[in-house]
Amino acid sequence: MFEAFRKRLGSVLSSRNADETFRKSELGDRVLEALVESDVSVSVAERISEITEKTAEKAGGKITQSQMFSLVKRSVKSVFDAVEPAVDIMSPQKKPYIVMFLGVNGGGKTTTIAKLAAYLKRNGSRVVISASDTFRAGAIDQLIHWTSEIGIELIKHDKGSDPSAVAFDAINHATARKMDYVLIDTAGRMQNNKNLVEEMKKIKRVAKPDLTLLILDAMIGQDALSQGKTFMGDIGFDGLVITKLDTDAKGGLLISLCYELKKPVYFIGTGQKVDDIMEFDSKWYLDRLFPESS
Ligand SMILES: Nc1nc2c(ncn2[C@@H]2O[C@H](COP(=O)(O)OP(=O)(O)OP(=O)(O)O)[C@@H](O)[C@H]2O)c(=O)[nH]1
Ligand SMILES: [Mg+2]
Repeated sequence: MFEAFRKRLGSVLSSRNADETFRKSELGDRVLEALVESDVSVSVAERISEITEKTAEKAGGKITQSQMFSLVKRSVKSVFDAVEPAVDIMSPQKKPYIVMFLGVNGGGKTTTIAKLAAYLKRNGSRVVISASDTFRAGAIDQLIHWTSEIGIELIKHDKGSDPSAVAFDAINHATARKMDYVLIDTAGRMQNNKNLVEEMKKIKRVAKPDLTLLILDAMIGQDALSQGKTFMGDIGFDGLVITKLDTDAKGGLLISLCYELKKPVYFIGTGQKVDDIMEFDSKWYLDRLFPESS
């Protein structure tokens, strides 16, 4: 994962011997170029290159290539540090802890819910999934398949029924059995589908989720940012899940998303199998992007 980011940054920043130095004026431009090529939006890349330049100035003029990598790493870290901290979803303060998932169709909601349910189960929790995507043919079948494979409960109604009523039933089911989590799947929505927006709002009102997560597909690059902004305005969410990072997605996208949306990333999807999910840790991510820097 993230090889493309490392390669791009490496090729732009290390086009000379490691012990040669960069002039300050050249530094910002090179960082900017490397980041923009790695799916970091221009405004964020500009901000990071500015911070890098300023830090370099304080360090006194010329810096080496390895110092440069460390500087960029620190600047990127400051982006993650500025985001509101994630709540610890693994030790919820309430039972059942209700998590609702949003996102456009095909982004990976249903798959992520199955992966997360399996992950929570492995950690000893009792989970029920609410099949609140009653809109798409096959959505309920997809969950029947996953939940029987993982061995967890699914609350479902017929296709076309009220998604909020399914969520309501799932929450009652979990409450009566003192279960730990309710994970609510929802229908994928095109950016401009008003009915689905109203439907999501209704589910939110009825289910009162403790946490709402937006699923964004890393393969779509910068479009993920505009999706994030649209969902923020229309429905609102508390955090992100970035899927498909195992593809040739450029990886720098996470930096833009955190910077622009000011929301933490909770999980990342790293494949199509049930185990391909990780809790997101910015330190792990930074160490991957900048493996040789302190
Ligand atoms: N490579 C890869 N594929 C993924 C990942 N997460 C999901 N997918 C695939 O993306 C496709 C769509 O996933 P779904 O979970 O059905 O997406 P959805 O958001 O529920 O879609 P709708 O129900 O249509 O709204 C499936 O083929 C998944 O296997 C991931 O992390 N990596
Ligand atoms: Mg789905």
